[in-house]
Parts: sequence; structure tokens; C-alpha cells
Amino acid sequence: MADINLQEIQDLLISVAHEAGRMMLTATPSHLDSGTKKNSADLVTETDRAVEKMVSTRLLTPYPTFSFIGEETYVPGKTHLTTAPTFIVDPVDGTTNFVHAFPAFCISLGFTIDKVPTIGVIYNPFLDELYTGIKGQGAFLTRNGGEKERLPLRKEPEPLVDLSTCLIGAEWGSDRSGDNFELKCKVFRKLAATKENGGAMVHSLRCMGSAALNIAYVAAGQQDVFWEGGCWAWDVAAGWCILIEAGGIMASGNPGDWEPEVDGRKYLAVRGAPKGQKQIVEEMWGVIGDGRMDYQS
Ligand code: LIP
Repeated sequence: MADINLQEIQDLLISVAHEAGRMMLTATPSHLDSGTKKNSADLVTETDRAVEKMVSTRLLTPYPTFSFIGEETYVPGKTHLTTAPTFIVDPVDGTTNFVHAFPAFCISLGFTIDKVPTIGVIYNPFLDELYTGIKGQGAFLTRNGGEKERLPLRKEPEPLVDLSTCLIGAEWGSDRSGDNFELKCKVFRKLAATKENGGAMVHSLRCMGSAALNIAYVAAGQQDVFWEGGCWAWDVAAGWCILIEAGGIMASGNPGDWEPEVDGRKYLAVRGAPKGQKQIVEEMWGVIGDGRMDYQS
């Protein structure tokens, strides 16, 4: 793959992200014109579909031999991530926020080679925040079109001590019953509870509603940990590249797996730190205990 120009692809992804941002900001999504997919908590809008159409056209015209996986055109059981160079796209990550005008939604543009996240571009148009990364070349945040700031934002990130000092991103997802939901409720409770009550008493939990932005915030060092099961490769591929380039690590959201698959649907991201990343992963896995999330790829 020596002939693939990663910088050229990233430049195109950034241009596409800005165009998508303009589409999001001029759209007027509401509960009335949005549809649902799996259930009433799994929303899709006309904008999700229109942005994905624009993105696939703009990416596949210059790169017709590359694969493309998008949230809105994914076919269960048929679309699979392969070793081919692949664009992995969530046109609007945080659709529920988008519908409510809650300012945490973005486009997430990932690019994998051999299933490895190699380029990531995440753009929140509402805040004009652009997160970018190329494998081996660092990760950056550009705010309001200003200077690129290298991630993590702190030049010397603090060591990680234990969960009790962590700010943790975690998501309900759209499943609101069953074993996965029960496990999430148990883990949320345990993370929040006092140590006397068998908990980890973390600083707090945040449910931001966008996996891509959650991972970007971990890469930036503004959140220490992100744990989720149920989201998809298009939610995490871009953030994954940015996270690793910012010194973070990605383990599985289920205990025991240090090398999760991009499309494995269970994720645990930990920010860059000179010490303590592995301990945090193990402590999180300890909180999960014998439970296991089960999501089909
Ligand atoms: C959403 C995620 C969110 C997760 C939801 C869903 P969407 O993506 O980013 O964090 O909890 O299950 O996958 O549907 O807004 O693109």
C-alpha cells in the first residue's frame, strides 16, 4: 500500500467534513421529520442519508477501488470490514443530539488499511471543532479554524491513578432491555457508588451521545475513559486512529481482550498517560466482573 497518499486522503476527508458540517447546520431536524430504525431511541434523519450520499460520492469518485462502509447503507450480514483500504463513515454521529439541537454531534470519517485505523477525521460543526490523525503522524485539534493544537492538549498528561480520579464517558445506547442493558446499569451503578458500597466512586459519568466525540475527548485528555458496547465501526474508526496517535489505548469493552477488532462493537478507550493505562483497563474489567456484553457484528 506504499502508493497510498495518506495526507491527500486526509485533506479530502477534511474538505468533505466541512461540507457535511454546512449541511448539518442548515438542516432543521426535528422529531417530526426524523425516522427510527431499530426502535424509538434509534433515530435517523434525512440529513444522515443526504450527508452519507454526498460523502460516498466525493470519496469514491477519486478512489473507486477503495471499499466504503457507511452507517446508512450498511446491510446487516452482508457488509463486512475487510483488509482492503476502506472508508468507514458515520454521516451524523450523535443523531439524537442533532435532532434535539444538543451541541454534541459530528461527522466521523475513518480510513482503515488491513483493518487498522489509519486516518481519522471528526468534525463537530456546531462548535467548529476538527479532530484529525494519521497513523504515525500525530493527532490534532483545530478550533474555530485556528492553529492546529497537538493532542493530548496537556503537554505532560498526569499519570492515571485509579478509577476514583477518572471522568468516564459511557452510553446507554438504544437497547433498553435485555442482558446488555442490565449489565450497563450494573456497571454504571458500580462506577458511581462509594467504595464502602463496593463501588469505584469515579469523579463522574458522562453520556455525551456520540461515540466519536467521546473518543476524541479521551484523545484530547478531557475525559479519562470511554466504555461502550453496541456502537459500530463507523462510530469508532476515526476516533481510534486519533486516540492512538494521542498516546491513548483501545482495549475491548469486555474483559480480557487487549486487541479488539474495529468492528467488534465493544470498546474501552483510555487516554494517554505516562503511567496507569493498563491498571485502569484492568480496574474497569474488574467492575464488569463476570458479565459480558454480546453484540452481533
Ligand atoms: C450513536 C453513538 C452513541 C451510541 C448509540 C449510537 P448515531 O450513533 O454514537 O454513542 O450510544 O448507540 O450508535 O446513531 O448517533 O450515529
